[in-house]
Amino acid sequence: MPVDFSGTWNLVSNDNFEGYMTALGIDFATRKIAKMLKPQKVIKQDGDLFSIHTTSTFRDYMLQFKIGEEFEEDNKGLDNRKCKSLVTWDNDKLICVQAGEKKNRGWTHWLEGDDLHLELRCENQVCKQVFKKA
Ligand code: ECB
Repeated sequence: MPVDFSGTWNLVSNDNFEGYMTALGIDFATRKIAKMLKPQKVIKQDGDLFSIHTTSTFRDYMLQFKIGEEFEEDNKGLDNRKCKSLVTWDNDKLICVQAGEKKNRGWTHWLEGDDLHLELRCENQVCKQVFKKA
């Protein structure tokens, strides 16, 4: 029985988001705005089906996927690069590999106590985000 990520989560820390955005080629002005944001995630988990809605005052991003099924991701409103994404379980961690132009791109979600953790990876940069239940 896998863990349940469902719920509404508020960002409380965001380590090296700047490095991650720079690796994605996000321009200076956009990075300055994006760094100030405190995004919220609404996650719905129904068996193998997930939706992760990341919202903020600046931009929103919606992702839907099925575990083990590769899909085309457009990263619209983020870096807008398309990639082939695949999400799988590694024990209680949710791992996404985003294959495309950028090397080593992907993310990992896991729960620690009452907190939701997210590691965002691109090239040699790692951003670490922590969310608390709203
Ligand atoms: C959508 C809120 C953040 C908007 C930032 C706006 C501009 C910066 C452009 C690109 C930066 C790259 C990523 C932004 C960080 C978070 C958005 C979602 C990251 C993600 O892949 O989350 C996964 C795992 O929860 C689900 O899509």
